[in-house]
Amino acid sequence: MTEIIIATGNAGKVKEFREMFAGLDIAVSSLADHWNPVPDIAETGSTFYDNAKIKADWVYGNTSGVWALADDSGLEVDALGGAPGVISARYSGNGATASRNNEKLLHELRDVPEGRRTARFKCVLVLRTGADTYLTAEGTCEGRIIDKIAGDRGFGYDPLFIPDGFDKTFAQIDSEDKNRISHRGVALKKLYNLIVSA
Ligand code: ITT
Repeated sequence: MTEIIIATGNAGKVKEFREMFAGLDIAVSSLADHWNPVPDIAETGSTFYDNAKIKADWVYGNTSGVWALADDSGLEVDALGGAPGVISARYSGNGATASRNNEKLLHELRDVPEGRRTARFKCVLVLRTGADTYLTAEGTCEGRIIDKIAGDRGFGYDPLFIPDGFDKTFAQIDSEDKNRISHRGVALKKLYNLIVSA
């Protein structure tokens, strides 16, 4: 059975990856299953790709070459020139939490009318499978930011994001629906196709 370590300390991502890998002949684990405390891998890159590669390389380099899958993702809001983007996890500064990030986002968008609150989640996946072998895939999910949080599922900015074609936030819809249309779900499907055709 293929073994993959997901190079993330984000429990929300781990849950989604476990759901999406369910039923495949792949043993999935994450940083918390191998390291205590969970390593805080410095994301010094300026793009989703660079940061995903840094995380995949860390796991690959700190194991006996186990397949390492990293996700770097974030929210791009048009009215904010694409912010928070690569700093989505740290948007509200030191000690950032999802609720503080959401509060900051609402504050920044306080004067932006409904029709101009378009946004998208992006995800870049990097899978390192060998010394010089990497597979990469990207996914995007378009939507808009509402003006107060709604729902308690998911993680991060989910309570503020309504994907196109829905009238509920990512924090209100079933995880099955989120995984089918999300940036992460789209990227993982592409990556899976690359793995089976490699
Ligand atoms: P790891 O680096 O350990 O994977 P992280 O949360 O720091 O965890 P990122 O650097 O990729 O991961 O930051 C992604 C942030 O973007 C995440 O913390 C959320 O704030 C936001 N985000 C990404 N995908 C999301 C999703 O599906 N729903 C809500 N917010 C999401």
